[in-house]
Formats: sequence, structure tokens, C-alpha cells
Amino acid sequence: MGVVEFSKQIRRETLRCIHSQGSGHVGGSLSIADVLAVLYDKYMDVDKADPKREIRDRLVLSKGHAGPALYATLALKGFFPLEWLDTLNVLGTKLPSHVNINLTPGVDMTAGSLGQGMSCACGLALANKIKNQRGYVYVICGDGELQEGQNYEAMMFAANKKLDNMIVFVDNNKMQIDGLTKDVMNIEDIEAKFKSFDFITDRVDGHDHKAIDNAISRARNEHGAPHCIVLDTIKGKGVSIYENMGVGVHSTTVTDEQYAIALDELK
Ligand SMILES: Cc1ncc(C[n+]2csc(CCOP(=O)(O)OP(=O)(O)O)c2C)c(N)n1
Ligand SMILES: [Mg+2]
Repeated sequence: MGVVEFSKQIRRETLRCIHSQGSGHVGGSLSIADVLAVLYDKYMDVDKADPKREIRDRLVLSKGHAGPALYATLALKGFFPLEWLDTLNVLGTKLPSHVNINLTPGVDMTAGSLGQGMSCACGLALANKIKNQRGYVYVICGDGELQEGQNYEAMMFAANKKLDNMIVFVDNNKMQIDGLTKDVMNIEDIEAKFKSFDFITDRVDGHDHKAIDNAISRARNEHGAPHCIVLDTIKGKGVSIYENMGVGVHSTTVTDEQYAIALDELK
């Protein structure tokens, strides 16, 4: 299966997962489907038979509310049965709405309280450095999430420790929970901000698989500093009703009817 089909499957299974609950974080889950597709199709050095293997790549989904997209990806990669996707957030589930390292095979960090993931990733990346151990730490942050001050402490730390084994993606879908990011508190120029903290930066179309792939490949070949790849994305990407919903797509319904329309568009 190619990465295009994989990304469509991720979107279909993400919506299956949210549909099981009737509503959830649709927009910010769909906007990261393409970076997840590229990462898990080509880059993530992980083992579904041994998800906690010490030497591996790790993904910190700092915008932990996009759990359904990661669950869909992990299920498709065989970390757990696809049927689990029908249990989002029910009592006793292994798939809570926000990601939890203690519950879900393949989830490498708990998240949900925004702003903390990059700090956790710094610790993981530094540990690999200290142990002289291979393994990349990938982080996915939201654009609104970058309003949290803790990110900038993490950036300073990452650059100071030369964590070139850490690649931070910013899912720049330009919306947060209740408004456009530029209206709530503008965080542009994102690339310039990371650069000023001594990151090696890049900015690409976050739905262009080849562009994402090239950016990751470039980052892995440049050493001495941490990396940031700004992904310009669309909240709700892949399904017209969600792409055109506006900021309400942050948390919205997946009714039977919406699900049927989406599956049809994602054929
Ligand atoms: C510390 C903290 N404050 C508030 C929230 C509530 N919250 C959940 S998602 C969200 C919006 C985040 O926007 P962004 O980072 O742009 O995410 P995306 O657009 O990808 O959904 C907010 C404010 C939270 N989870 N954590
Ligand atoms: Mg956003």
C-alpha cells in the first residue's frame, strides 16, 4: 500500500473512531493524517510486537486531543485490533480521547494538557544522547498550543543540549479551540521563532507527502541542532464538510450521515 492510500485509511479509521462516540476532535485529527502517514509508512523505527522496546523511535503527540488519528495509524500498523477503534473514550477503554502511554500500545507519551509535549520529548531525546543510543523523537504540536510559554523553555533546552535527534512538527492549521490563531494570539512567524532559538527549520505543505518526506529526510541529515518542520495544514482536511466548517470543526459530530459522506469522499 502506498502512502496516499495509507493516509486515506488513516482518515477513514479516525472518523470511524470518533463516529463510535458520535463526536470528538475531528478537525485537528484530520489535519495530522498526512504527517502520520509519512512517519509510520517510512520513518518510525518501532516494533508492534514489542512496542516498549528501549531502542526505538518515539512519537510525542503533544496535541494529545488528536488521539483518534494516532489510534487509527497504530491500529492500521497492527499495534492493536482495528475493533478497538470503536471504543473511544468508553469506560475501561484503552483508547481515551487524549493519548495515554499507560493504556495504548504504541503511544509513547501521555498528553492532553497542551504545552508539555516538547519538554517530555527533550527528556527522551537527551536520554538517547546520554546513552549514546539511536532513536529519533518526533513531536507534533498544535499552532494554538505554541501560545503556551513552556514550549519556549523546551526550545531553549533542546538547542542548548544540541538535541539533533528531535524533530518537532507544528500542525499549523491556523485554528484553535474557539477562533483563528491569528485572532486569539498570533504565533507567526513560527519558523522565525524556532530559528531564533537555534533550531534548524523548514516549512512545507503539511498535506504533500513528498514535501513532508523530503523535509524529514533533510532534517535527519543535518546535525548539531534540533529541528522544526512547520506543516501548513487545513483543519478537517480530506472531507469537504469538515474542511468548510470553520472553527467549529475543532470538536464536532460524526453522525451516521456525515460518516457515510466522509467515507464516500475518502474512497
Ligand atoms: C493547557 C491546556 N489548555 C487548554 C486546553 C483545551 N484545549 C484543547 S484543544 C485546544 C485548542 C488547541 O489548538 P491547537 O493547538 O491549534 O490544536 P488543533 O488546532 O490542532 O486542534 C484547547 C485550548 C488543553 N487541552 N490544555
Ligand atoms: Mg490549530
